[in-house]
Amino acid sequence: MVRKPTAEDKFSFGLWTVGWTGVDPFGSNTRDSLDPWQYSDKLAELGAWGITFHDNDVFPFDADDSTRERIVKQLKDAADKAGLVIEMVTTNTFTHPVFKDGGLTSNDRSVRRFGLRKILKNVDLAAEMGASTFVMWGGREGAEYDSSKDLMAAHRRYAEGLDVVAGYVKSQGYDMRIALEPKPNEPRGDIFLPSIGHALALISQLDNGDIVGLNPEVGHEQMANLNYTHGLALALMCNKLFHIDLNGQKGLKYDQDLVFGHGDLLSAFFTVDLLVNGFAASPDAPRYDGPIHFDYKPSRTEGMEGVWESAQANMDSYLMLADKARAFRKDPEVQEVMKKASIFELGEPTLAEGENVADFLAAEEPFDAKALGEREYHFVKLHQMALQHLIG
Ligand SMILES: [Mn+2]
Repeated sequence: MVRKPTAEDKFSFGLWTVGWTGVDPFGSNTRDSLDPWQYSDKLAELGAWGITFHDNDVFPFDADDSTRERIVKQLKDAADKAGLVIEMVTTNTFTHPVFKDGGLTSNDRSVRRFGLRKILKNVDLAAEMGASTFVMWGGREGAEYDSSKDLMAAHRRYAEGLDVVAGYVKSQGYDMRIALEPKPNEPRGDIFLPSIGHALALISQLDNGDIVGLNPEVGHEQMANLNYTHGLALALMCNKLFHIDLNGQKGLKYDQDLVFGHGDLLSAFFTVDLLVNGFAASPDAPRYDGPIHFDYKPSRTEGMEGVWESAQANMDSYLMLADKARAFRKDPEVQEVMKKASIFELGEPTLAEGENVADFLAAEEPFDAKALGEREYHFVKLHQMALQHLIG
Protein backbone atom coordinates (compact mmCIF):
# COMPACT_ATOMS: atom_id res chain seq x y z
CA MET A 1 0.00 0.00 0.00
CA VAL A 2 1.49 3.32 -1.08
CA ARG A 3 0.75 6.44 0.96
CA LYS A 4 -1.55 9.09 -0.45
CA PRO A 5 0.34 11.97 -2.14
CA THR A 6 0.31 15.37 -0.48
CA ALA A 7 0.97 18.91 -1.75
CA GLU A 8 4.61 18.52 -0.64
CA ASP A 9 5.08 15.85 -3.30
CA LYS A 10 4.28 18.50 -5.96
CA PHE A 11 2.70 15.99 -8.37
CA SER A 12 1.14 17.60 -11.40
CA PHE A 13 -0.53 16.38 -14.59
CA GLY A 14 -1.19 17.82 -18.00
CA LEU A 15 -4.90 18.00 -18.75
CA TRP A 16 -4.03 16.40 -22.11
CA THR A 17 -2.76 13.27 -20.31
CA VAL A 18 -5.86 12.06 -18.50
CA GLY A 19 -7.83 13.91 -21.19
CA TRP A 20 -6.41 11.86 -24.04
CA THR A 21 -9.35 10.06 -25.66
CA GLY A 22 -7.24 7.43 -27.40
CA VAL A 23 -7.14 8.85 -30.92
CA ASP A 24 -4.03 7.51 -32.67
CA PRO A 25 -2.95 7.37 -36.32
CA PHE A 26 -4.78 4.05 -36.75
CA GLY A 27 -7.89 4.40 -34.64
CA SER A 28 -10.58 6.70 -33.38
CA ASN A 29 -11.18 7.62 -29.76
CA THR A 30 -11.92 4.82 -27.30
CA ARG A 31 -13.12 7.22 -24.58
CA ASP A 32 -15.22 10.37 -24.55
CA SER A 33 -13.71 13.60 -23.36
CA LEU A 34 -14.84 15.33 -20.18
CA ASP A 35 -14.85 19.05 -19.49
CA PRO A 36 -11.42 20.33 -18.34
CA TRP A 37 -12.64 21.03 -14.79
CA GLN A 38 -13.90 17.45 -14.40
CA TYR A 39 -10.32 16.22 -14.85
CA SER A 40 -8.94 18.72 -12.37
CA ASP A 41 -11.48 17.80 -9.68
CA LYS A 42 -10.61 14.13 -9.96
CA LEU A 43 -6.83 14.75 -10.02
CA ALA A 44 -7.13 16.79 -6.83
CA GLU A 45 -9.06 13.94 -5.24
CA LEU A 46 -6.23 11.53 -6.09
CA GLY A 47 -3.69 13.76 -4.37
CA ALA A 48 -2.25 15.82 -7.23
CA TRP A 49 -0.94 19.28 -6.36
CA GLY A 50 -1.04 20.91 -9.76
CA ILE A 51 -2.32 20.85 -13.32
CA THR A 52 -0.95 22.11 -16.60
CA PHE A 53 -2.50 22.60 -20.04
CA HIS A 54 -2.07 23.66 -23.65
CA ASP A 55 -4.35 26.53 -24.64
CA ASN A 56 -6.37 24.24 -26.91
CA ASP A 57 -6.83 21.54 -24.26
CA VAL A 58 -9.17 24.06 -22.69
CA PHE A 59 -10.69 26.18 -25.47
CA PRO A 60 -10.96 25.57 -29.23
CA PHE A 61 -8.37 26.87 -31.71
CA ASP A 62 -10.88 29.31 -33.21
CA ALA A 63 -12.50 30.44 -29.94
CA ASP A 64 -13.29 34.17 -29.84
CA ASP A 65 -11.98 36.24 -26.94
CA SER A 66 -15.16 36.11 -24.88
CA THR A 67 -15.51 32.31 -25.21
CA ARG A 68 -11.84 31.93 -24.36
CA GLU A 69 -12.18 34.13 -21.28
CA ARG A 70 -15.31 32.36 -20.05
CA ILE A 71 -13.82 28.85 -20.35
CA VAL A 72 -10.46 29.84 -18.85
CA LYS A 73 -12.18 31.49 -15.89
CA GLN A 74 -14.25 28.36 -15.30
CA LEU A 75 -11.08 26.23 -15.25
CA LYS A 76 -9.20 28.64 -12.97
CA ASP A 77 -12.16 28.76 -10.55
CA ALA A 78 -12.35 24.96 -10.54
CA ALA A 79 -8.59 24.66 -9.91
CA ASP A 80 -8.75 27.22 -7.08
CA LYS A 81 -11.73 25.44 -5.54
CA ALA A 82 -9.94 22.08 -5.75
CA GLY A 83 -6.79 23.62 -4.25
CA LEU A 84 -4.77 22.92 -7.41
CA VAL A 85 -1.90 25.08 -8.64
CA ILE A 86 -1.74 25.80 -12.39
CA GLU A 87 2.04 25.54 -12.40
CA MET A 88 2.68 25.46 -16.15
CA VAL A 89 0.93 26.50 -19.35
CA THR A 90 2.01 25.63 -22.88
CA THR A 91 0.86 26.43 -26.40
CA ASN A 92 -0.41 24.08 -29.06
CA THR A 93 1.47 24.91 -32.25
CA PHE A 94 1.12 21.43 -33.69
CA THR A 95 -2.50 20.26 -34.12
CA HIS A 96 -3.99 22.71 -36.61
CA PRO A 97 -3.03 22.12 -40.27
CA VAL A 98 -1.63 25.67 -40.44
CA PHE A 99 1.29 24.43 -38.33
CA LYS A 100 2.11 21.45 -40.55
CA ASP A 101 5.53 22.97 -41.33
CA GLY A 102 6.04 24.40 -37.85
CA GLY A 103 5.06 27.45 -35.84
CA LEU A 104 8.37 29.29 -35.42
CA THR A 105 10.31 27.64 -38.24
CA SER A 106 7.72 27.33 -41.03
CA ASN A 107 9.08 28.33 -44.43
CA ASP A 108 5.97 30.53 -44.71
CA ARG A 109 6.67 33.80 -42.92
CA SER A 110 3.00 34.62 -42.37
CA VAL A 111 2.57 31.30 -40.52
CA ARG A 112 5.57 32.17 -38.30
CA ARG A 113 4.04 35.55 -37.50
CA PHE A 114 0.73 33.87 -36.66
CA GLY A 115 2.46 31.20 -34.52
CA LEU A 116 4.48 33.76 -32.61
CA ARG A 117 1.34 35.83 -31.87
CA LYS A 118 -0.44 32.71 -30.61
CA ILE A 119 2.48 31.91 -28.30
CA LEU A 120 2.72 35.47 -26.95
CA LYS A 121 -1.01 35.52 -26.26
CA ASN A 122 -0.55 32.37 -24.21
CA VAL A 123 2.32 33.87 -22.25
CA ASP A 124 -0.24 36.41 -21.02
CA LEU A 125 -2.65 33.58 -20.24
CA ALA A 126 0.06 31.67 -18.36
CA ALA A 127 0.84 34.75 -16.26
CA GLU A 128 -2.87 35.25 -15.57
CA MET A 129 -3.10 31.63 -14.37
CA GLY A 130 -0.15 32.15 -12.03
CA ALA A 131 2.05 29.67 -13.90
CA SER A 132 5.78 29.91 -13.18
CA THR A 133 6.85 27.86 -16.20
CA PHE A 134 5.97 28.24 -19.87
CA VAL A 135 6.86 25.05 -21.74
CA MET A 136 7.62 25.13 -25.45
CA TRP A 137 7.52 21.81 -27.27
CA GLY A 138 8.17 22.43 -30.93
CA GLY A 139 6.66 19.21 -32.20
CA ARG A 140 6.19 20.51 -35.74
CA GLU A 141 9.47 22.44 -35.86
CA GLY A 142 11.41 20.09 -38.11
CA ALA A 143 11.36 18.35 -41.45
CA GLU A 144 10.90 15.08 -43.26
CA TYR A 145 13.24 16.10 -46.10
CA ASP A 146 16.61 17.81 -45.87
CA SER A 147 15.82 19.40 -49.24
CA SER A 148 12.85 21.22 -47.69
CA LYS A 149 14.64 23.79 -45.56
CA ASP A 150 17.62 26.09 -45.23
CA LEU A 151 18.71 24.54 -41.94
CA MET A 152 20.72 27.60 -40.85
CA ALA A 153 17.72 29.85 -41.44
CA ALA A 154 15.47 27.38 -39.60
CA HIS A 155 17.68 27.43 -36.50
CA ARG A 156 18.02 31.22 -36.72
CA ARG A 157 14.24 31.60 -36.92
CA TYR A 158 13.85 29.21 -33.95
CA ALA A 159 16.30 31.29 -31.91
CA GLU A 160 14.59 34.51 -33.03
CA GLY A 161 11.18 33.23 -31.96
CA LEU A 162 12.46 32.06 -28.56
CA ASP A 163 14.21 35.37 -27.99
CA VAL A 164 11.06 37.32 -28.80
CA VAL A 165 9.01 35.21 -26.36
CA ALA A 166 11.65 35.40 -23.58
CA GLY A 167 12.07 39.14 -24.14
CA TYR A 168 8.31 39.58 -23.90
CA VAL A 169 8.17 37.66 -20.59
CA LYS A 170 10.83 40.03 -19.22
CA SER A 171 9.29 43.21 -20.60
CA GLN A 172 5.93 42.33 -19.04
CA GLY A 173 7.63 41.66 -15.70
CA TYR A 174 6.19 38.15 -15.50
CA ASP A 175 7.69 35.87 -12.86
CA MET A 176 8.00 33.05 -15.37
CA ARG A 177 10.66 30.98 -17.10
CA ILE A 178 10.54 29.21 -20.45
CA ALA A 179 11.33 25.50 -20.60
CA LEU A 180 12.09 23.86 -23.96
CA GLU A 181 11.08 20.24 -24.44
CA PRO A 182 13.41 18.33 -26.75
CA LYS A 183 12.19 15.38 -28.82
CA PRO A 184 14.04 13.61 -31.66
CA ASN A 185 11.12 12.78 -33.98
CA GLU A 186 7.33 12.23 -34.12
CA PRO A 187 5.35 13.91 -35.45
CA ARG A 188 8.07 15.33 -37.78
CA GLY A 189 10.57 12.94 -39.34
CA ASP A 190 13.30 14.94 -37.61
CA ILE A 191 12.43 17.56 -34.99
CA PHE A 192 14.77 20.52 -34.36
CA LEU A 193 16.35 20.52 -30.87
CA PRO A 194 16.18 16.71 -30.68
CA SER A 195 17.96 16.35 -27.34
CA ILE A 196 18.80 18.16 -24.11
CA GLY A 197 22.26 18.93 -25.44
CA HIS A 198 20.98 20.46 -28.68
CA ALA A 199 18.58 22.67 -26.73
CA LEU A 200 21.32 23.83 -24.33
CA ALA A 201 23.49 24.81 -27.28
CA LEU A 202 20.75 26.93 -28.85
CA ILE A 203 19.86 28.54 -25.50
CA SER A 204 23.50 29.64 -25.15
CA GLN A 205 23.07 31.68 -28.36
CA LEU A 206 20.01 33.64 -27.17
CA ASP A 207 20.04 37.25 -25.98
CA ASN A 208 17.39 36.39 -23.39
CA GLY A 209 18.63 32.88 -22.66
CA ASP A 210 18.88 33.56 -18.92
CA ILE A 211 15.18 32.73 -18.51
CA VAL A 212 15.18 29.86 -21.02
CA GLY A 213 15.89 26.33 -19.80
CA LEU A 214 14.64 22.80 -20.22
CA ASN A 215 11.68 20.51 -19.67
CA PRO A 216 13.23 17.11 -20.47
CA GLU A 217 10.90 14.14 -20.94
CA VAL A 218 11.89 10.56 -20.12
CA GLY A 219 10.50 9.01 -23.31
CA HIS A 220 11.79 11.72 -25.60
CA GLU A 221 15.41 11.20 -24.53
CA GLN A 222 15.05 7.41 -24.58
CA MET A 223 13.58 7.55 -28.12
CA ALA A 224 16.98 8.99 -29.08
CA ASN A 225 18.70 6.14 -27.20
CA LEU A 226 19.99 8.64 -24.64
CA ASN A 227 20.25 8.35 -20.86
CA TYR A 228 17.56 10.58 -19.26
CA THR A 229 19.28 10.80 -15.88
CA HIS A 230 22.57 11.87 -17.49
CA GLY A 231 20.65 14.57 -19.35
CA LEU A 232 19.07 15.84 -16.13
CA ALA A 233 22.54 16.00 -14.57
CA LEU A 234 23.94 18.16 -17.37
CA ALA A 235 20.89 20.44 -17.30
CA LEU A 236 21.31 20.83 -13.52
CA MET A 237 25.00 21.63 -13.91
CA CYS A 238 24.04 24.37 -16.40
CA ASN A 239 21.31 25.65 -14.02
CA LYS A 240 18.79 24.91 -16.77
CA LEU A 241 16.57 22.21 -15.32
CA PHE A 242 13.38 24.26 -15.04
CA HIS A 243 10.75 21.50 -15.29
CA ILE A 244 10.50 17.74 -15.92
CA ASP A 245 8.13 15.38 -17.75
CA LEU A 246 8.09 11.89 -16.29
CA ASN A 247 6.67 8.89 -18.14
CA GLY A 248 7.68 5.44 -19.37
CA GLN A 249 9.23 4.30 -22.65
CA LYS A 250 10.47 0.91 -23.82
CA GLY A 251 13.40 1.53 -26.07
CA LEU A 252 13.60 2.90 -29.57
CA LYS A 253 10.11 3.15 -30.92
CA TYR A 254 7.26 5.66 -31.20
CA ASP A 255 6.58 7.93 -28.20
CA GLN A 256 4.80 5.51 -25.87
CA ASP A 257 3.95 7.88 -23.00
CA LEU A 258 3.56 4.93 -20.62
CA VAL A 259 3.07 5.36 -16.88
CA PHE A 260 6.28 6.40 -15.11
CA GLY A 261 8.09 3.20 -14.12
CA HIS A 262 6.37 1.08 -16.78
CA GLY A 263 9.27 1.53 -19.18
CA ASP A 264 12.93 1.21 -18.19
CA LEU A 265 12.49 0.62 -14.46
CA LEU A 266 16.15 0.79 -13.44
CA SER A 267 16.55 4.06 -15.30
CA ALA A 268 13.45 5.39 -13.53
CA PHE A 269 14.97 4.32 -10.21
CA PHE A 270 18.15 6.32 -10.84
CA THR A 271 16.17 9.31 -12.08
CA VAL A 272 14.26 9.36 -8.79
CA ASP A 273 17.51 8.71 -6.89
CA LEU A 274 18.93 11.88 -8.44
CA LEU A 275 15.77 13.87 -7.71
CA VAL A 276 15.41 12.81 -4.05
CA ASN A 277 19.04 12.24 -3.04
CA GLY A 278 21.01 14.56 -5.31
CA PHE A 279 24.55 13.88 -6.47
CA ALA A 280 26.56 11.56 -4.19
CA ALA A 281 29.88 13.39 -4.47
CA SER A 282 28.64 16.93 -5.19
CA PRO A 283 26.66 18.10 -2.15
CA ASP A 284 26.90 21.73 -3.31
CA ALA A 285 25.49 20.99 -6.79
CA PRO A 286 22.14 22.43 -7.92
CA ARG A 287 19.10 20.29 -7.09
CA TYR A 288 15.73 20.11 -8.79
CA ASP A 289 12.90 21.24 -6.52
CA GLY A 290 10.23 21.98 -9.13
CA PRO A 291 7.02 20.12 -9.90
CA ILE A 292 7.03 16.35 -10.45
CA HIS A 293 5.07 16.57 -13.68
CA PHE A 294 3.70 13.51 -15.46
CA ASP A 295 3.29 13.58 -19.24
CA TYR A 296 1.83 10.18 -20.04
CA LYS A 297 -1.15 8.75 -21.88
CA PRO A 298 -3.65 6.28 -20.38
CA SER A 299 -3.55 3.43 -22.90
CA ARG A 300 -6.36 3.13 -25.44
CA THR A 301 -7.45 -0.12 -23.79
CA GLU A 302 -8.49 1.77 -20.66
CA GLY A 303 -11.89 3.20 -19.89
CA MET A 304 -12.39 6.02 -17.39
CA GLU A 305 -11.61 3.71 -14.47
CA GLY A 306 -8.32 2.90 -16.18
CA VAL A 307 -7.63 6.60 -16.71
CA TRP A 308 -7.73 7.25 -12.98
CA GLU A 309 -5.92 4.00 -12.13
CA SER A 310 -3.11 5.02 -14.46
CA ALA A 311 -2.92 8.58 -13.09
CA GLN A 312 -2.63 7.09 -9.61
CA ALA A 313 -0.02 4.62 -10.87
CA ASN A 314 2.34 7.44 -11.90
CA MET A 315 2.31 8.93 -8.43
CA ASP A 316 2.56 5.52 -6.74
CA SER A 317 5.54 4.59 -8.92
CA TYR A 318 7.33 7.79 -7.96
CA LEU A 319 6.61 7.37 -4.24
CA MET A 320 7.71 3.73 -4.24
CA LEU A 321 10.90 4.53 -6.14
CA ALA A 322 11.62 7.47 -3.81
CA ASP A 323 11.37 5.19 -0.75
CA LYS A 324 13.65 2.63 -2.39
CA ALA A 325 16.16 5.25 -3.53
CA ARG A 326 16.40 6.79 -0.05
CA ALA A 327 16.89 3.35 1.52
CA PHE A 328 19.55 2.51 -1.08
CA ARG A 329 21.63 5.59 -0.33
CA LYS A 330 21.23 5.23 3.45
CA ASP A 331 22.29 1.60 3.50
CA PRO A 332 25.72 1.44 5.24
CA GLU A 333 26.78 -1.48 3.05
CA VAL A 334 25.95 0.53 -0.05
CA GLN A 335 27.93 3.47 1.31
CA GLU A 336 30.85 1.10 1.94
CA VAL A 337 30.82 -0.17 -1.65
CA MET A 338 30.42 3.41 -2.95
CA LYS A 339 33.64 4.28 -1.12
CA LYS A 340 35.40 1.24 -2.57
CA ALA A 341 34.14 2.32 -6.00
CA SER A 342 35.69 5.78 -5.45
CA ILE A 343 32.30 7.39 -6.06
CA PHE A 344 33.05 10.23 -3.64
CA GLU A 345 36.55 10.76 -5.04
CA LEU A 346 35.05 12.06 -8.31
CA GLY A 347 33.85 15.09 -6.35
CA GLU A 348 37.50 16.13 -5.78
CA PRO A 349 38.91 18.47 -8.44
CA THR A 350 41.70 16.87 -10.45
CA LEU A 351 44.05 19.79 -9.81
CA ALA A 352 44.75 20.79 -6.21
CA GLU A 353 43.48 24.12 -4.92
CA GLY A 354 45.74 26.88 -6.28
CA GLU A 355 47.71 24.45 -8.40
CA ASN A 356 48.52 25.91 -11.82
CA VAL A 357 49.31 23.95 -14.96
CA ALA A 358 53.09 24.56 -14.64
CA ASP A 359 53.08 23.24 -11.05
CA PHE A 360 50.96 20.35 -12.16
CA LEU A 361 53.29 19.41 -15.02
CA ALA A 362 56.36 19.75 -12.78
CA ALA A 363 54.90 17.69 -9.95
CA GLU A 364 56.64 14.40 -9.41
CA GLU A 365 54.15 11.96 -8.01
CA PRO A 366 54.42 8.22 -7.93
CA PHE A 367 51.92 6.47 -10.18
CA ASP A 368 51.71 2.76 -10.86
CA ALA A 369 49.87 2.41 -14.16
CA LYS A 370 49.99 -1.36 -13.98
CA ALA A 371 48.44 -1.50 -10.53
CA LEU A 372 45.81 1.13 -11.36
CA GLY A 373 45.01 -0.72 -14.57
CA GLU A 374 44.24 -3.70 -12.41
CA ARG A 375 42.28 -1.93 -9.67
CA GLU A 376 38.75 -3.04 -8.80
CA TYR A 377 35.82 -0.62 -9.08
CA HIS A 378 32.99 -2.93 -7.86
CA PHE A 379 30.49 -1.14 -10.09
CA VAL A 380 28.61 -4.37 -10.81
CA LYS A 381 28.27 -5.16 -7.11
CA LEU A 382 27.00 -1.64 -6.44
CA HIS A 383 24.44 -1.88 -9.24
CA GLN A 384 23.28 -5.25 -7.96
CA MET A 385 22.77 -3.68 -4.53
CA ALA A 386 20.54 -1.09 -6.19
CA LEU A 387 18.60 -3.92 -7.82
CA GLN A 388 18.27 -5.64 -4.44
CA HIS A 389 16.85 -2.46 -2.93
CA LEU A 390 14.54 -2.04 -5.90
CA ILE A 391 13.04 -5.53 -6.13
CA GLY A 392 14.52 -7.51 -3.23
MN1 LIG B 1 5.95 16.15 -22.70
